[in-house]
Amino acid sequence: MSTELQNAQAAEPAVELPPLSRRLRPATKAPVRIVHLGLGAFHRSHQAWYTHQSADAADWGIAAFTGRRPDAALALADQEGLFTLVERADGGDSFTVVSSIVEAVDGAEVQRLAELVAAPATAVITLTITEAAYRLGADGHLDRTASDVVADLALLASGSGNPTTPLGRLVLALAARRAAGAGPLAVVCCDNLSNNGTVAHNAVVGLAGAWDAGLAGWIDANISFVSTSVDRITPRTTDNDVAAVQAACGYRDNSPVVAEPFANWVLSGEFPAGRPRWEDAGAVFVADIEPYENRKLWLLNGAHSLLAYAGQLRGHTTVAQALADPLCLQAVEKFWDEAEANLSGPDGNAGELRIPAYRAALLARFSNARIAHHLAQIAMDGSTKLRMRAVPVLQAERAEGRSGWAAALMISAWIDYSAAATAFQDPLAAEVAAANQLGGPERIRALLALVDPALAGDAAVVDLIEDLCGTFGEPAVSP
Ligand code: CS2
Repeated sequence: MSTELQNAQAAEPAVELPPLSRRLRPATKAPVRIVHLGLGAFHRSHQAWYTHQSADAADWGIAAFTGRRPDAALALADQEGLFTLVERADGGDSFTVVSSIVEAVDGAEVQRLAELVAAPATAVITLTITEAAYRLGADGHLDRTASDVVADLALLASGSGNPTTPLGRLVLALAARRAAGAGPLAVVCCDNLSNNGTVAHNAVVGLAGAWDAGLAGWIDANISFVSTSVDRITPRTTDNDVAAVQAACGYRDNSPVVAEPFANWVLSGEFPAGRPRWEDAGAVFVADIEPYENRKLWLLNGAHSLLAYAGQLRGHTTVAQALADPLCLQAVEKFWDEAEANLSGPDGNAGELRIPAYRAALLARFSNARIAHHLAQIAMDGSTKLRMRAVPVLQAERAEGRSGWAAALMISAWIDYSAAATAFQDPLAAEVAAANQLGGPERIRALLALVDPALAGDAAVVDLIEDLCGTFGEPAVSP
């Protein structure tokens, strides 16, 4: 089912290599039992890989839908869903053909989504729709005033035309399942949010309820929202990666994915209609996911965001480059100290989280210079990401009577970056731009309020962040 070529030597690519297909690489085409929203590189290096590695992979096919653009679905459909996963270690690459995606579909094909979600065989819906797509307000609930939420609600209410947001599409598809009497299933959120199962529940039920209270009740009674902590560093695929696969594997794959060798998946929740044996590939099922989530969101993702803003302000492009800068490294270590002081493990046993080893492993993973993980990719959607990565640590520090210096430093770097970046991408980009027109503490307070209104009311935090602005300099950044 898979091809492994350890440390393959680059060969001269033949002029006409055969395209990757299920004839070239015979692979069982499993029946669709999983529907995925958010077909991107991370889904393929993570959930698709875990499913492919499961002992019962032949029973579990994935139908994966793209978000805004059809491109990824078109490229994958050309290869009958097959793609090469390049596991890029310090010492070399290894290549695996992953065959669990059996249908790759343009997200705009909402009728196909509804048909598949309504099929009794479908047991699991996985989501990687980005943190920002849950349209959470600063209060943790669906922001019903967001313009695309308003537009989707109008479309749902009119019954004509298809929703355009992943949430709107999912709600419509769940309505189809209810109408078909196809019964319960699990929605598995794989986005980097704390308590992501609850977040997905609140967003889906919030949107459904604003359309049809009966549907919201049915979702509550029938759909299990599973929380997960997902981890695998997966940078964007480049043309060089495509060429490397071609040279090493002897076929043409227009859609390979490059990832680090490390992968981790912790899940918590019920699967009323069954699931693949993901544990065969190392997934772990736990009763209490919060300690694992916090460890990953604060230590890995927190450091990523700090490096993304501080690193770009210092003129760096990739995570490995930023980490090699002593000023950035020192900031990360300080943030980790603060985060660590507030991490408690399962049953209060922080020792079980093995933080020193986790930190050491992160330094090694971030320093893998063969993985060009671009800071600009991580910097996107900061107003949402900081709520999970900086705010909880800052709040916990303040509650202990401490300043929260390093978490505040992360926010100050985001603030400096927001004023310097030429292509600032964020769901609140317009509000950020407006706040940046203000001056002094007013500006800091307005920007902080977009991340966490309560912190914006803490004068000591506002003062501290204002002092910390400029720490990493303010050269022009061009993401
Ligand atoms: C990154 C994550 O882009 C980002 O915000 O922090 O995608 C990170 O690479 C993954 O969570 C690693 O598992």
